[in-house]
Amino acid sequence: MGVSSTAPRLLRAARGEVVDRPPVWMMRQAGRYMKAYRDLREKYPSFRDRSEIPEVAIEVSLQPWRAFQPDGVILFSDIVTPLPGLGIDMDIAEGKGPIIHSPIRTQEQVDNLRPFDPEASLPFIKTILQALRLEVGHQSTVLGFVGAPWTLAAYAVEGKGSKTYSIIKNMAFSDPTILHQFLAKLADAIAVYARYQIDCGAQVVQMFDSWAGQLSPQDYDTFALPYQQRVFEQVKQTHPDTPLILLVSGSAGVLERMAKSGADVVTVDWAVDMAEARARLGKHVKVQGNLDPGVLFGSKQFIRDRILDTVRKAGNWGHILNLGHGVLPETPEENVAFFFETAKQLNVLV
Ligand code: 1CP
Repeated sequence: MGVSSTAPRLLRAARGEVVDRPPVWMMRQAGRYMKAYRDLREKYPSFRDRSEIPEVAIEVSLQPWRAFQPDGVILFSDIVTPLPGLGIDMDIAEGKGPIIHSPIRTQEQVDNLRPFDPEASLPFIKTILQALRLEVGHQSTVLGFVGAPWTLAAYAVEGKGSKTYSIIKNMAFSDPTILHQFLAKLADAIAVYARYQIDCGAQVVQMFDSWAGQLSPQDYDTFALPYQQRVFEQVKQTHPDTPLILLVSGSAGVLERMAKSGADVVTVDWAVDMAEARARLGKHVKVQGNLDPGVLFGSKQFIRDRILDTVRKAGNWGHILNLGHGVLPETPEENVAFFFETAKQLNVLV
């Protein structure tokens, strides 16, 4: 019996094997649209508690698994979770997102970053990932995730989410020496972290370069792509068989460049027609996506039609069915349930 015959569907599809139907999961499938999550948030109001107390993080990760049995179960955490391990203190504010108390802007701060030791600084990760693997067995694939260097640098330099990215772009577009050193250090730490997640049980790792879509293509080539490559190359050196997925928000203009990152799977958002994305990327690049998360506010007929349309356009190889970005907080749980039920009947429907 081959190694992969017992492997779960998402893992097999991400490796390029032919599967009976496209695997399906959602980004942010654990979170605010679920009543069970909102109830638990009242008991544990701090995001860091919810994601760093192993029993709570395990429970949140499993809430969508119990409700919908998706083909992928993602670790409940955040892209900024490893920053304190580098000496960058942070909090995640309700309704706002990450806050970095002392933003990184000087050479001295970059020089003083701590060497990253995930086992010591993130002891909860191993407990959570091992528990998730044990719980889902061969029924689903456990995904780990990391933030990409540009996106983590954007938070660390700006100090919080930004609309304009004026501070990091000031650094990038005046004297980028310090920023390049910071991006390189982040890339090496992120590679260590991704490898660690795999060693702890993650079967696929997705890297979020959420804010790289804010760069023009030529600046993407300078500040995002080389550091995505640096992470993926290092992970592939030690873990060549673990599929790696890349997501960039607002990626329509850089889709071909994303394929040069070394990722096995490129996430496509709904600004691009899936058939056109396939044509632009070529036959050998696997894709994930790409329904508008807003489709889940539509009628059941509409949701069903869009699933069928996406799956037909993606073809029957190398496709992970997903939204083009995370599920929105006000989404009716009933429609999420319908999305998963419909997607799982696809071998019958298509
Ligand atoms: O308590 C809450 O519900 C706060 C909302 C929330 C959630 C549910 C935050 C704060 N983080 C998370 C979990 C989270 N973050 C996951 C969980 C796993 C899943 O089910 O998918 C993941 C994968 C992330 C990754 C993440 N965090 C990204 C990349 C994905 C993306 O949206 O592009 C980004 C940009 C963040 C930063 C962040 N954390 C939280 C918020 C609200 C934000 C965005 C803030 C901003 O716009 O700057």
